[in-house]
Amino acid sequence: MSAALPPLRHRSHQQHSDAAAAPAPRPALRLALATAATLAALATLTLSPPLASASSAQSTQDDDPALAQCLLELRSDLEAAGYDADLVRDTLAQAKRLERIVALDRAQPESVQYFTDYLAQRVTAGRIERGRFMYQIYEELLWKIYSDYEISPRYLVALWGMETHYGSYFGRVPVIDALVTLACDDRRPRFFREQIEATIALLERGDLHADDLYGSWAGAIGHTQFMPSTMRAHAVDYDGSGRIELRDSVPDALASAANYLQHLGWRPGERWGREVKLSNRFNFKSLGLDERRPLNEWSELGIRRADGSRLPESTMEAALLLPMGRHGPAFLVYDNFDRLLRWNPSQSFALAVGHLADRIDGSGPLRAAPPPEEELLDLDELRETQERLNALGYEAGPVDGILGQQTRNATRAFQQENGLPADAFPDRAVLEALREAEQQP
Ligand SMILES: [Ca+2]
Repeated sequence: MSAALPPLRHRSHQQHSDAAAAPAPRPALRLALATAATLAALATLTLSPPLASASSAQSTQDDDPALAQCLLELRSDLEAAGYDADLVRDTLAQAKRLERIVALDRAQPESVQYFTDYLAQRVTAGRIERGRFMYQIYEELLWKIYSDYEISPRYLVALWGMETHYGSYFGRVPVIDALVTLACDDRRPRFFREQIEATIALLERGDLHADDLYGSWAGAIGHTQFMPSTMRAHAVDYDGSGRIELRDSVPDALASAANYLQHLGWRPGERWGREVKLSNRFNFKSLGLDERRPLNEWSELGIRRADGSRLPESTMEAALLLPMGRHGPAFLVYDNFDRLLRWNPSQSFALAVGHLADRIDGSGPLRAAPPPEEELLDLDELRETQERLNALGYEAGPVDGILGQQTRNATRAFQQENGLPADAFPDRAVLEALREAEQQP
């Protein structure tokens, strides 16, 4: 891979504007750098051979009456809904419950997942460089997709990179086993029953073959990790083969991603958001996805671009996110950020996709450094913070060491009532104030 590839800014700078702009004209299609040999090499990269997870504990219908009963119900529901009875029976005949998947679904964190660590692990130099390379390889395809769906190439490439490192791994879990395990578990049975129904529908339609049924532990398939219901509703056959191939066809996978984003309401010509900087006079009165204001108001409140210059004059609405509190990176996010959250509801994921898209496009790293290590709480300390917030009536939710929205909201309420900067981030100052609060009579 060449480190000397030019940045992509010259091709897509139009889409950097904060305000909605007219869609960028489709550049003349150029011959991509791809040679047949490179494409063949890439194709081999995308093949992850299916492996049965023989090493992990599993139950079959023969030794698990609850599973047998659940499968019986599934079969009869699907047959009642009009699906081919033979197909349903054959597809579910060998289904197993994989204990590893139940464990993964219930996994508790071993350490606090801080955003800056998450970002550093996912938006790596290798992923940025390979994203630029893939952009060049697939430039013609990406701009053809842009002309059909108005999704900027860099977002498709970034999602592709985040989901499967550009098709390097698709997951090797048998999809039917994964879906049956989760559909016959008590956490989200309805959602996963829908996924089984969608899988049967796709098999019946011929868009999935039995050979395709390997994916992530949650049953997601192909280059952009579509769940079967998303594939059923939004995937497209873009290479004209007559079949939707999310594992074997990059055009199908990327156009399907674009079609899905368009369905989610992606706003062409707008960014996802941007890194910003808070001035010293910023008072934290507005924060979080629910508190949207026009850019002009954010300017008045003391928000600047990350380089310190003024935000663009615009009435475009944005929300302020401080994933690591006031000492870490700050972001203003726009409507398209919400579209990314509908792809995957994790704010860290959506910020990473946006940042990776910018980096692939030639932008530099975040300007803000993470907060000093000594300010950050470890897992036990975060649990203690949650426990103490709950004890004082702030409703931080389960004491699980997960830094979710409920914990942030509770932290913010405590900060506001105790004269601390209300950045909704539980740091050492918050924990110490909580400990003091309890000592008071
Ligand atoms: Ca196809």
